[in-house]
Amino acid sequence: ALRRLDAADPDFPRHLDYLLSWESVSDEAVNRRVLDILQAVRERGDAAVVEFTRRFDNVEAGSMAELILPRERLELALTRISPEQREALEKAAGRVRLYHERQKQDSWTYTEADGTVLGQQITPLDRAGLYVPGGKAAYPSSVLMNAIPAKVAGVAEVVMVVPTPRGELNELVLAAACVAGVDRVFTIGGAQAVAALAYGTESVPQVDKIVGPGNIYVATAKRHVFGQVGIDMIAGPSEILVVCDGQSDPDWIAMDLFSQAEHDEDAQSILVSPDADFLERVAESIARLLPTMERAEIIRTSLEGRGALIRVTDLEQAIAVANRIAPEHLELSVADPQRWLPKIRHAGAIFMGRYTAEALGDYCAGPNHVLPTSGTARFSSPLGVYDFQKRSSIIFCSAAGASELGETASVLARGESLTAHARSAEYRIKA
Ligand code: HSO
Ligand code: ZN
Repeated sequence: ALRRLDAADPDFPRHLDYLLSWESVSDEAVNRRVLDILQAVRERGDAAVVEFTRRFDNVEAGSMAELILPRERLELALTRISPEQREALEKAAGRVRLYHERQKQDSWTYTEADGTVLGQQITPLDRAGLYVPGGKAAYPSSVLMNAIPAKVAGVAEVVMVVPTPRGELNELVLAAACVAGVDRVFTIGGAQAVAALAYGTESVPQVDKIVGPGNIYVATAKRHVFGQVGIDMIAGPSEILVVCDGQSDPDWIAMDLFSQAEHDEDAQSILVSPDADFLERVAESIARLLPTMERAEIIRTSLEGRGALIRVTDLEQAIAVANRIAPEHLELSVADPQRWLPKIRHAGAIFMGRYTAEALGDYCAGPNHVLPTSGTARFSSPLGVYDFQKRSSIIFCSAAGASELGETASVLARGESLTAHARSAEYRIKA
């Protein structure tokens, strides 16, 4: 049965903490195996990647050359999917591109009275690596969401890796890669693919940052290569929090909860409402609709394990609960979402009003679907163009500026007993 909580219950904060607790298992055995794989790829390059690919993915390749898909293969994939799918991919990609264009950071400078110029120069990463999982979590939409911001940022080369267990290619994933402008694809996966991207091999180019979701081996490998390369956040299970005033169609809300629950057994779907009758009507919808779902068992496990219906006294309190949870996705299924928006402090993405299903944002509204999970929306943001750009500081001192700043620098440098610093500054002080 679905868990019911009441915010008026004195034990509510404790129940909520328990509900939200989730820790990625950090497994010592996995850790050791990953370290071995990283080391092997670092030392033996392509040969090691080919061996691991044979062992873990059952793909017999004579050499790395057989694990490379040229751009033409991606174009072929685009002709193999249905025209309807192609049109949907292209429409989604166009909207995601348009949205992300707005995120580009621009360089800036300002000039002081004595001619000193200060500023910030924005440059893209040279090369990004995109990890795409194989199997049941191979989402073409995630290819778009990861590759498009990189391309919009101006990343010259986006390299994708995707495991193909038993050699089976996912045409929709390849078509998405084509539409998103991915430059090269290697059909490798797991920790060995992360290692290849991080260290480079004879065939796989070394990248500057690795993004994209993966299983525990991939996540562990990403943690280890961080520092050598940049990585994106390590995502936890999907979450949705729906705040509803009780006036929405309960079937719609039930299905919105299902939409995240179907991602995996650990996903979290929570509904908060001040209307106790409405919560029960949604519970009825859930019971009626669940057996009709293709992924009924995953949804049931997720809802029973980590889901909840939370009764609050009013929408004000609902928003307080939302801020406490800092959900990945927040649906404001209420009459006047604009009124509540300024009160939302922590959420990865906010879906405004009764018509805005989270699923629309997952695929094609435009914003990114790679979002902070497990409460990390308190301090982090959606994946975006800014994750593929970096900033360099610009300093130009005029002679007058150098003289004046030299006085200040000299005092501070002598305070740190760094004489070379002090004299370097002092040389430039006008007599
Ligand atoms: N909701 C997922 C993204 C996704 N949904 C991909 C469908 N496909 C991120 O939490
Ligand atoms: Zn989703």
